[in-house]
This record gives sequence, C-alpha cells and structure tokens, in this order.
Amino acid sequence: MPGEIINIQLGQCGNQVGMEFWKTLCAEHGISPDGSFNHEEPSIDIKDIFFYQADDRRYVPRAVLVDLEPRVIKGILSSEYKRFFNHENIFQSANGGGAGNNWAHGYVQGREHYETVLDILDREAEFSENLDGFILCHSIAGGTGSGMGSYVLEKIKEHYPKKVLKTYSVFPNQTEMSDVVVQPYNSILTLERLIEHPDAVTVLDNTQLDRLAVEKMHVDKPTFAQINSMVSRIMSAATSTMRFPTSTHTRLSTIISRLVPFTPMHFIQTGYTPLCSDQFVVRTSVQDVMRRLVQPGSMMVHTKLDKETLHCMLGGLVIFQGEADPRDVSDAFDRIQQKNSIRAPPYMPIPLEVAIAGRSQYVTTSHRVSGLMMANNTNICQLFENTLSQFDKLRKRNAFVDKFIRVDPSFEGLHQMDDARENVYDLCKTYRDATKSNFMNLGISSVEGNSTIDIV
Ligand SMILES: Nc1nc2c(ncn2[C@@H]2O[C@H](COP(=O)(O)OP(=O)(O)OP(=O)(O)O)[C@@H](O)[C@H]2O)c(=O)[nH]1
Ligand SMILES: [Mg+2]
Repeated sequence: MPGEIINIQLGQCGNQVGMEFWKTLCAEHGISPDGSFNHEEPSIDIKDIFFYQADDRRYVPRAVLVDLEPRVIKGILSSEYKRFFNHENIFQSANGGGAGNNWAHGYVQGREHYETVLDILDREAEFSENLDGFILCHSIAGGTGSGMGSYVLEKIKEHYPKKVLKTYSVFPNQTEMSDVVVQPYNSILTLERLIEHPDAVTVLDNTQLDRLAVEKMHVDKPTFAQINSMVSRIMSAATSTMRFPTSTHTRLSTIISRLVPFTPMHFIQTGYTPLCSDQFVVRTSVQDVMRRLVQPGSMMVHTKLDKETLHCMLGGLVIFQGEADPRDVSDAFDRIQQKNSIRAPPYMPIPLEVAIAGRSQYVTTSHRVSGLMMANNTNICQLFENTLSQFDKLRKRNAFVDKFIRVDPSFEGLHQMDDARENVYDLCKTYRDATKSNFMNLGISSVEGNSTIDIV
C-alpha cells in the first residue's frame, strides 16, 4: 500500500528545485496552480501521496518551504502558485539575512529554528494515514541548504527514526569559478551529514546537469529553470510507481531497500531519457531507452573512466513509462546482460530491477516511451574525491577557516572539519573496496532486511 510523502525544500536551490517538482506534479495530476481540480473524467492516478484535500476540495501539497532569506519564497508567493501552498508550512527567518554561503551560519540557525520546522512536520504527519517518509531538497554548497539542512536532517532522523528520509542533494558546478570561496568546506561538512542521517541521497551534480542541458536542450548557457526542469523529471519519474497504479515499488522504503544493499553507500545517481523537449522528438522504443540509460554519460553525475578501479553497480532500478510492453522490457534487460553493459560486483549478480509505471492522463507527450535509471554505482566516489581535493587545497593553507569559527564559538572549528574530511575519505575507500572480490569479508554491514537481492 502506498504511503504519504512530505517534501521539505530548503534554501534557494531547494525551493527552486522543489517548485519545479510541484509544477510537474500539478501537471501530471491535472491540478491547477491554485490547487483546484477541474476535470470530468475519472482519475486513474493516486494523488494522496503528495496531496491532501482542503475543506473546499482544493488539493494542498504536502510541502514545507524553509529559507533564511526571503527572496525565493517571496517569488513563489507572488506567482500563480500563491494560493497553492499551505502558508502555515512556510518558515522564513525573521532577520532575513540568509546564511551567507556559510555552513556554520546555517547550522547555528538550524539549531535555533529546528523546533518550528519539526512542529510543521508533526502537523503534516498528522494529516497522513500511513506516512512513508520525507524528501528534502537542498544544495550542499550554500549556507542554508547545507548548514541548516545538516541540522534539520539530524533532527528529522532522531524524531522519525522509522520513516524513510531521502534527499535530493545538488552538488556545485566544479568547472566554474565559484564566488563562494568556502564551497569545498560547506560541501564536505554537509556530505558528512549525508553519510550519517538519510537513508538515501540522490546526487545531482550541477557540472553534469549543465552539460546535459547544453546537449539535450540545445541551449548555450542553461538557466537554473532549465536545469531544474530536468531535475523535476527525475523526481517525478522516481515517484511514478507510487502515483500511477503498479503492483511493485509502491513505497519509497521498498525502492530504497532495493537500491541500497550496504550502508553507508546510499548515494544514488539518476539518468532520464528522452531529456529533449517535444520540439526535438527522437525515436523511443524500450530497447533505445534502455541502451541510452546504461551509458554513463546520461547520468546526472559527472564521472570519468577510472583506470585504477573497475567500478560496479551495487543496486539499480529502471522505471519505464509509456508504451512499454513487458516482453520488450524483458528482451532489453537480457540484451544488456549479454552485452555486459552493466558491471556487477564480483560477489553478486547484476543487482538491477525493472518496473513499468503508468503515465499521466493529463499530460500529452510525443515520446512513446521514457525511462529513468536509478543507480547505486561505486564510481560516485570520484565526485567525492574531487570535492576532497578542493577541500584539502584550502585546508592546507588554513584559508578562510576564521569565517567558520567567527560565526559560532561552539563550532569546534578545525576538528569538526577534519573529522568530516576523514568520514568522507572513509566513504570513498568503502566504495573502492566494494569493487573487490573480498569485499564481503571486510565486515561491511548490509542494510537490515535487505541481504538478498532480487533480479526481476
Ligand atoms: N540546480 C540548481 N542549483 C542551484 C539553484 N540555486 C542555487 N544553486 C546552486 O546552489 C549553490 C548555492 O546554494 P543556495 O541554494 O543558493 O544557498 P542557500 O541554501 O540559499 O544558502 P544561503 O543563501 O547561503 O543562505 C550553488 O552551487 C548554486 O549553483 C537551482 O535553482 N538549481
Ligand atoms: Mg539563499
């Protein structure tokens, strides 16, 4: 039985990505920007996962909007979606100054305000009958999404230990010169909390999102709106098996248990095809979609061929939507196995499952079939290693550390940073170990109740 999911959006990036997600959900469920539903024909979808109905029958999103500066939320509240959100679920800090791209500043304000956020979550949780869990959208490089996000994640897990906690975490563009000099500190400090608290993290890498937008959407300089529209497709497809009746993968908890066989390796990459708009229609068949999804370049994280390590998949799920015949799906799956397109770990068979989800009756598209890949691949450690090396460059010179210590006397400054660095380093090592045949003898813990892996 599906369960309800509450979406928390934090900081500029979290709120902008979250808003795109709600726009997509509204379109797919036939809901207008004011929450009304004006269709005669009976619906075949399940709206309750992300919405409940107010007394006037309008659909209200299970959304919580949090920011320490007002600009982005103000923008949302002056758009056509101004009546859509429950205004009691919006938290903006009274001083409105944000966290100034500083993790410590966001963390301290998280400590000050988390009870207000938890009160909102408790009220939302009461509106649901069978809460599945929480999704948190944020970036790891600013101050609010990263610092306050870290604190809030810790408290949500403490408060709701049995509920699923999943994040969509945006990593900064590593090819651009950033004006946020402390970005690597913010990223490593957040990454440590992402290892600790959530059950799964979908990693979205702005470097690769930018590249994909240029290639697939044929734009020279992608805007955040264009990038976020790709992210919202990922987010909506990832929940399609819950929102459009299917017999499998109807809960977030089930999906995560399939993708994450070993803790703490719970960092998921995603790829979606076709990403181009209906202006540039390509031929889509189950076979084409599967072929594209197994290409590393279609994933939303930038990785390179690694000469040192034969990286492998620890867990994967492909969701097809549209005209996907189960026999074609089965053939496509056989073919990628024959061609060894996906590398399995040396100690288990390819841990990939395939599901077919329904599609919205309210959105028309020229593409016959679309597909989403969610993959837990060991090559994600490359992204973390790049972040570590940027961190080390700053840390070696003690550059800008005073910015953190000044903000918060209780911030055990350098210790906390160095511990975070060690934990991220250990995670990278665990990922590399997971590619080796003796991995199972190294004493790694498998996720409870998930020691067997099904192949569909
Ligand atoms: N994909 C994507 N990335 C974004 C978006 N907005 C900001 N970013 C990225 O997020 C990082 C900055 O984080 P923000 O979300 O702006 O910061 P914040 O959480 O609001 O924190 P403060 O403003 O410092 O209080 C940079 O790496 C940006 O490139 C967005 O809408 N989409
Ligand atoms: Mg901000």
